[in-house]
Amino acid sequence: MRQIDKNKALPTIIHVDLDAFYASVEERDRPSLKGKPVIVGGRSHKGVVTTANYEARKYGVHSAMPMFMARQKCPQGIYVPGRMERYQEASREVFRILHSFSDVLEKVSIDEAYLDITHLEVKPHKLVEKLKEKVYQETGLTLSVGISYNKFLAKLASDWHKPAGVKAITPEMIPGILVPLPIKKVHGLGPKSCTLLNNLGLYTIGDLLELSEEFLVDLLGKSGREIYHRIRGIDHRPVNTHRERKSLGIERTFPKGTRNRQVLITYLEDFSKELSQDLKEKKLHARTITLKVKDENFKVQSRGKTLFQHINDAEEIFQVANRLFQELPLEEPLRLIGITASNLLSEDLQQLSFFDL
Ligand code: TTP
Ligand code: MG
Repeated sequence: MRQIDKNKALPTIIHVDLDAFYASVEERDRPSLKGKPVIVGGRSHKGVVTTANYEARKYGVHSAMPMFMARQKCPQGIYVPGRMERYQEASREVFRILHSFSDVLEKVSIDEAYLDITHLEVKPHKLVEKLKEKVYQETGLTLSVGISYNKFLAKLASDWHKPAGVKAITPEMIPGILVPLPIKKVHGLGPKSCTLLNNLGLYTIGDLLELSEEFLVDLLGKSGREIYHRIRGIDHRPVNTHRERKSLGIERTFPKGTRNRQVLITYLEDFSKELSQDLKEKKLHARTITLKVKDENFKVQSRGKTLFQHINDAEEIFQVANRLFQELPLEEPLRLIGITASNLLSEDLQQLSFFDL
């Protein structure tokens, strides 16, 4: 185990998470929604809430709640279907701004990132204020930020004063600040592990601090070791700028099934362009292209093709996707079509292997 070197300055890591992301994009695009409870989610009776804004959360509405339950809790809420492309676009804008602050950036999800700002000669709080202001001015969205010396604590801190809050956790605050927290706050402890621990009478991080490393490993397997260190404020995971992506994909569900090949081909053309742009932005090339369709009876079919070389050009992606599509018998109208690029290779690695030869 690496020890903290007292003479060496600790890193400065920030964790950024947009507030009620999809709902905030809806509010931004339709100012008449401001101040009202907004719930984004599936339209059908069986659908679930994707996210709710903070106004709606006051009524007890939250992500993953069945839609009918949300309607019971908040009948006056404004219910809107999701617009994934719009959220992806907003996310891209935000990430462009984040990148301009530090290129040591790890994208965790559509609305969440870690930035290592150790190398920048600026006070973290100053930088964070500027960053929040710029994101708000340019996108109309607010975010919450955690500042600390490792990823675990930065993520914990970004959740502290949501929405639009900033919280810093410094080494002097450890372990006091952690002791009273419920165990679900420990990144890496999922609902299953929390139930297991609760059943043993363990509810707070303070309770976990009483346990030996061996005991936690026995109980939770390999991750027990990480948890043992995390609850002591120790986490050496670096901000990983080259987070390995396994695949990139785009798909769309239609309100009504269609067998119109021309319409479907137009989708494939659009997807190929989007996918190509996404791959190029991430400096990736793909060797496998997979076409996925779902028909009106919910039957899913997917066909893939692995090429001899890596590609990221829109026309090349479309050629492969279209060939796969032409081979597909269209027995039933389709409700969904999508393409995925996998077997990815980053340009940096391509260069590396070139020099390695
Ligand atoms: P989160 O960051 O978890 O949630 P949020 O941004 O809506 O709210 P918070 O202020 O608490 O951060 O997720 C980001 C987006 O991801 C969210 O707006 C919608 C989507 N999402 C789902 O599609 N399903 C889910 O179960 C969750 C939790 C989020
Ligand atoms: Mg969020």
